[in-house]
Amino acid sequence: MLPWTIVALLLLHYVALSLGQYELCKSLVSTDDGSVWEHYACQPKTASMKDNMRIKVDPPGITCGNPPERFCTLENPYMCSDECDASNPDLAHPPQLMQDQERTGLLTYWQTVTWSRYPEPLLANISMAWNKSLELSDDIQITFEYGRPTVMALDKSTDYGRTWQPYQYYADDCLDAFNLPAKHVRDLSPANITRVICTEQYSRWVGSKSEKNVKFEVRARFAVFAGPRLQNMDSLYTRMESMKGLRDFFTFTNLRLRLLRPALGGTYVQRDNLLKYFYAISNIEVPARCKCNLHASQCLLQDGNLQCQCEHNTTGPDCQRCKKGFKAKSWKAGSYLPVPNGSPNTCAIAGSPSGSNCECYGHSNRCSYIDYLNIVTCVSCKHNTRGQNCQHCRLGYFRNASAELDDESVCVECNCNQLGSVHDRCNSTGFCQCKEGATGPKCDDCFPGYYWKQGCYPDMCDEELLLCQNGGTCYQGQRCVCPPEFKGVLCQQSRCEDGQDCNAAPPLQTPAVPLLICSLLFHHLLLLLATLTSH
Ligand SMILES: *[C@@H]1O[C@H](CO)[C@@H](O)[C@H](O)[C@H]1NC(C)=O
Ligand SMILES: *[C@@H]1O[C@H](CO)[C@@H](O)[C@H](O)[C@H]1NC(C)=O
Ligand SMILES: *[C@@H]1O[C@H](CO)[C@@H](O)[C@H](O)[C@H]1NC(C)=O
Ligand SMILES: *[C@@H]1O[C@H](CO)[C@@H](O)[C@H](O)[C@H]1NC(C)=O
Ligand SMILES: *[C@@H]1O[C@H](CO)[C@@H](O)[C@H](O)[C@H]1NC(C)=O
Ligand SMILES: *[C@@H]1O[C@H](CO)[C@@H](O)[C@H](O)[C@H]1NC(C)=O
Ligand SMILES: [Ca+2]
Repeated sequence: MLPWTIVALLLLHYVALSLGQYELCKSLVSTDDGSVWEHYACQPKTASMKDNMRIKVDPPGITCGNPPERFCTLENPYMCSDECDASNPDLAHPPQLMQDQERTGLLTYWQTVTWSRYPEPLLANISMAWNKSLELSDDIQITFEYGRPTVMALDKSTDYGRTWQPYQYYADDCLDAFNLPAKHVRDLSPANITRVICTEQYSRWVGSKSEKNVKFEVRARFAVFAGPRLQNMDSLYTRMESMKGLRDFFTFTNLRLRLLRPALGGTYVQRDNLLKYFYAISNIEVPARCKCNLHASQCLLQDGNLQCQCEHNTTGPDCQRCKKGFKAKSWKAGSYLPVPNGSPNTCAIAGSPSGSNCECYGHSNRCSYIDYLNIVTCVSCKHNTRGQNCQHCRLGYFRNASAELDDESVCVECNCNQLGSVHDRCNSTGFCQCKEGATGPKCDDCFPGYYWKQGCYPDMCDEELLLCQNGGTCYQGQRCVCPPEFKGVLCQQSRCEDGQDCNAAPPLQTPAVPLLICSLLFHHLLLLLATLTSH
């Protein structure tokens, strides 16, 4: 192949990835009525997100050089003359060297302490945070100096680090390390492209200089839909819209590398020279774009955080809401379809023609004209709202006074206790209407003098008025525990009065059946009393 064809191919490749589609949010077009704005789905350009990532390494003290330490390399295990010293800028290897630009041409890298505490595992976490939802647009690439780890995991978070999911596992032996079969991304079919796999491709020893990179393959996954040279991006964008979970798979706010076992040089751990085992990373490349829900073509750093420059009258860090006063319809992400310009799904001004002058506070997309009433009303109000303008809360919900009417969570469930309250509705401050004896905002407490047993029932006995007699004791306000020779709700009745032979029948020898009948009777009495007093 002639050199220029290679150049042309490379260019084509570059063009396909970077150019063209969805770059403009709007353009001025001329019509018979003069110039008007046309709006399109749009997304920001891909950027190297390593510049604004906040990087943190764990555990504390994992970075080498404090105290200064000597180390060797796997290729040169008996020349242990290299030194890491945190107090000397020339010999220090702090975490920020994973994201610097290396403009001087000098290789700079973060390095850990050596594995001197073997067999205790040498573990390190690298957490990367952006405080912004991003979408991967090309391979994540981590460059290791002195060999790639033999066991490692990549995790991601989509909620700013609150919860984490595995993204990909890496090991020289996947079954052994993670109990997973080894896979290649090329083994994946369109149906299982979002599967979390373990790969052995980046963990086997090949010499520390010949292959330094560990990748999370994004390009190869795109290629499943867009073709090997990503020549058919339309097909990828169409899938992004139609395939559940596909876009989310490439979305993240945080990444975490868990380094679980360092490079071993293709052999077992040699205990006599542990100074050659450590991790060193010179670069982490994260090519991605801001997730702006196809409502922005720019994403700028503001007050240290990336922020979509929202169009289409949307707002929020990810353009995930309609602006105030533009909530005639509920918010929708822009769509890649129909290609090539997509649909902007703009937020409509309240009272604009598209809303037919019917404000639904963002709880409904549809209005309908009711002929015989001559009104326009919102249809199928969501978020537990109801009413002509979705301005009321459904029964069983109450309005959160501190939330705006167009807030998705403006209606809060009453949550009345079914047993303690009269019905499931509540007043405007969330108080339920309680049955007798019950109290509390949700009617799940009892007033003093009542006890809870699937509802509130008046106490059978207490310390003041309803005293258990003849030495009986009051059990949780519910019943008197009587001495053997007495019975009755308040132990007021002697067993002898029934003409029994009191002396001859101590309670322990009382046959079981009369006792059972007795307790059943007692139970009925209780119930009777309860129903009598609760009306
Ligand atoms: C790395 O993060 C994981 C998950 O939070 C945690 O379980 C583990 O202890 C961390 N390891 C280190 C060395 O901090
Ligand atoms: C994260 O971004 C939000 C705005 O999107 C900002 O309010 C918040 O202060 C940021 N947090 C940090 C730690 O920078
Ligand atoms: C994905 O699906 C293909 C074909 O359906 C199958 O051969 C492959 O093993 C699957 N990969 C995984 C990781 O499940
Ligand atoms: C957003 O609202 C402004 C002000 O009403 C309007 O000029 C602009 O055209 C709107 N943009 C879109 C995309 O609807
Ligand atoms: C009411 O709305 C405010 C503001 O959105 C929120 O902070 C609060 O938690 C909500 N209260 C309830 C009970 O949901
Ligand atoms: C709701 O009910 C509670 C308890 O009965 C009462 O204190 C409160 O004032 C009521 N709120 C309104 C707005 O009526
Ligand atoms: Ca570097």
